[in-house]
Amino acid sequence: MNPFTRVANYEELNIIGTGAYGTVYKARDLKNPGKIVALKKVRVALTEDGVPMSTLREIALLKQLDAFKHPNIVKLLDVCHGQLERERQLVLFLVFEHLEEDLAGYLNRVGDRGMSPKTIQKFAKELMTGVDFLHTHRIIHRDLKPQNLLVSADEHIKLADFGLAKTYDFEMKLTSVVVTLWYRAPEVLLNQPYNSAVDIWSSACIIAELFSRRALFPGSSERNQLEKIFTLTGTPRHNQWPSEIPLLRDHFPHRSQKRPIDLCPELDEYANDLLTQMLVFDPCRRPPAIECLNHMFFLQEPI
Ligand code: 0RS
Repeated sequence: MNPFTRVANYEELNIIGTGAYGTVYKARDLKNPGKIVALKKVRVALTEDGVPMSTLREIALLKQLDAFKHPNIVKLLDVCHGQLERERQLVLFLVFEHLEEDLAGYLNRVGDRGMSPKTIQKFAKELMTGVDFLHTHRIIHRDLKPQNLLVSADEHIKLADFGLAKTYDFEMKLTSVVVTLWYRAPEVLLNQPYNSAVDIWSSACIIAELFSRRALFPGSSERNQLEKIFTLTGTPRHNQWPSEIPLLRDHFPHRSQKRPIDLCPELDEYANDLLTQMLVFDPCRRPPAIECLNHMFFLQEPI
């Protein structure tokens, strides 16, 4: 029943990133000469019963998902635990395949040349295919953004940083890292209950960014993020505004609905139509990932 292998030998080379999730290192696998991995250290608060059930469940699910070897999901190579740190804390090591670049870095690197319509279509399709895979297995990513979409050396997209939501919860409260709001769905910003439709919203923001190489809604605070969103969706009607929240609808300037192509002129007509469907305020009206994949945007031969 122990889901963890013994502590393996990895030599940390440098920090790739730090966030609510803990720290991700580029590391060398000492048992596999020359092999580079992404080593993620997550601190877990122990309960009276030891490792929290939610963490055990999440690790089991990650391992189960990995058995599918999905081409658009980063591979989990190993899970092991470190020494019990001080009291009541366990360090978990999740070992993933390492990819050299994230999508944010890729978009920066291509710079003014931009991406070809064919590459945009391929990346968008791989993103939605990965999202559909997660949703099929009842995982909501919750934080899709160009920083956790990885680009392989042969230019394929892989999703990273998902599946540990309950385990993260603990560490989240301890870190004061700045989290980006730009890809966050309006229901999350309004502290409403949410479902897999939040990932459809984030994916749409990312697809727009593939075309323009700038964020669609670069908000500077939660309130400003909502204002930016309403410039596209229009200010929600009174009956769409959640009751019992401190943020008042009438304190937002009135906006009428626009088309995605009005905010992002680089879009083509098919992309504009797809994003019109994905970027609706009401999460119930956003198409699921599998339906997005059947849109003409993905079926056309791009020029
Ligand atoms: C400037 C802030 C950015 O191989 C990268 C990788 C990278 C990985 C990898 C593999 C599997 C993860 C990473 C992973 C795990 C949380 C994560 C959160 C975000 C991203 C990945 C996560 N700084 C420089 C570019 N950058 C992001 C930080 C890169 C570049 C190459 N290879 N991650 N991140 N899981 N958990």
